[in-house]
Amino acid sequence: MTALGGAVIDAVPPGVKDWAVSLFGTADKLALLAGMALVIAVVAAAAGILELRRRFAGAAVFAVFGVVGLAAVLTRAQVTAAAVALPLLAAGIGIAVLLKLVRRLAAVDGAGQAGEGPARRGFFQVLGGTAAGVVVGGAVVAVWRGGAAGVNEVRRTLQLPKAKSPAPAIPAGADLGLAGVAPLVTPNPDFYRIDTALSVPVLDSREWKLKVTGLVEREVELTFDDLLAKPLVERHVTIACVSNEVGGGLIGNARWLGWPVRELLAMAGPRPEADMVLSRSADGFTASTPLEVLTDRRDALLAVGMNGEPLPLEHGFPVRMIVPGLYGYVSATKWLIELKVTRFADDVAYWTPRGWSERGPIKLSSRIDVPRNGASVPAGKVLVGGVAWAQHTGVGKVELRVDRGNWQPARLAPGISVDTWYQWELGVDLQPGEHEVQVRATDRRGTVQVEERRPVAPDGATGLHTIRLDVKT
Ligand SMILES: Nc1nc2c(c(=O)[nH]1)N[C@H]1C(S)=C(S)[C@@H](COP(=O)(O)O)O[C@H]1N2
Ligand SMILES: [Mo]
Repeated sequence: MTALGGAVIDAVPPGVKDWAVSLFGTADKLALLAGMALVIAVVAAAAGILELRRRFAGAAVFAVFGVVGLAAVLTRAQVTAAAVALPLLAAGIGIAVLLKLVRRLAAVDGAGQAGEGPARRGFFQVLGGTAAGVVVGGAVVAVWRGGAAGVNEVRRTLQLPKAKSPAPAIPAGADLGLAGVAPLVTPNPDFYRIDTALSVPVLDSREWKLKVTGLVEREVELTFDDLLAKPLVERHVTIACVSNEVGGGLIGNARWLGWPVRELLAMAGPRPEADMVLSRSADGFTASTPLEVLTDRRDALLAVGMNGEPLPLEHGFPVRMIVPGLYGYVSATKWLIELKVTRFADDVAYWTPRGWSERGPIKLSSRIDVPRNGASVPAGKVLVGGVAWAQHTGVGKVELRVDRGNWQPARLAPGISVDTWYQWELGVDLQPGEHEVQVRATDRRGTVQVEERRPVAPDGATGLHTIRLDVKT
């Protein structure tokens, strides 16, 4: 079912996926699985009715399901024997149960007696037995999938080395501590999660390997221990999703521990004609990152740590990429296993043929966190606060305007670095009534946030975050 869901995720037109993400947010995966369960239940019921009318017609439906499931498994990047066997086994059991149930039901009909006939009892016995079997089978699969339990233990007991180059101290006053404004550093459990993986890939760090391939002087292979033995650096970096709507929450800031990607690439020696690195995940996802971004002085990292602990499984354990200034879909590959040095002309990443730009620098933007859109506030001075970001350039200025009036400069807190978001606040005087408040940021080069509203596809939304307030007397 996970494989089928994964195939559905890869196959649906981009518009549908955007719609699903916008509708269900980060619960999109749960919604997909629930939707699939519903469809399967309806089809199974239909198969039962079919089988009653015509022998083996319902069984054929189950067989088709098995084949579809198998086909879905074969499209996945990680094909295991168990994954292949499961849909066939499920279809086989489904057919056996169906035939048995229909036979019992026919016996009930044949007996022509309503009530407590033995035939009817038999029907419900088979039904109950099947339900029990499904529960037990589910438990067995859960335990067997408990590879995750072992890896969780490996992760829990992992001692990450200290950074040779620690994260620069957070400047005093960088966190304004304004209630309702996103904390300057996002705690791991609150960090947004976006990926195409229906079940989180479980990689054992003891078996993990990273290969550098493609247009290089020499291919390099790195184990997790090799990586931990390198001089690691720790940096705060804000990452964002290209699907983040203006004012949205698909952005977070964490302290990442890792080894600069440029050091690894230097070991491999990219050929002069290369201009892109295609990073690949264990689950087949790929991202295309300009080579220059990975070799310039910015801290593009092979990250192993997030806010002082090993990467959580859902954020890419054991190793992911973190690249300041680029949207996640073109840079932040989780469950990383390969870096292929190549050319934009020769290779395409996962999202490129699905309607997203092959390159994705994060757009300069800003967000109002308090008050919330639609809030009621008392008249007078209203404290407005939020975050702003201009990765790799730094925020120079944040301004607010009320009801399309003059732009008023907000108080901008010091940032941790140009690669992180900044907090800001401003008290604005508001008279009773309905008011609109807008925010805009300007980066340190003087570039002003784009006011024109544009959708997230193909390369990130633009527009001003706008809230409406109901100001009471
Ligand atoms: N393996 C894998 N890595 C991935 C993705 C994915 O689908 N699969 N999605 C990317 C996208 S679109 C984003 S925005 C970031 C999100 O990282 P996070 O879930 O840790 O916040 O991961 C990136 N890395
Ligand atoms: Mo993303």
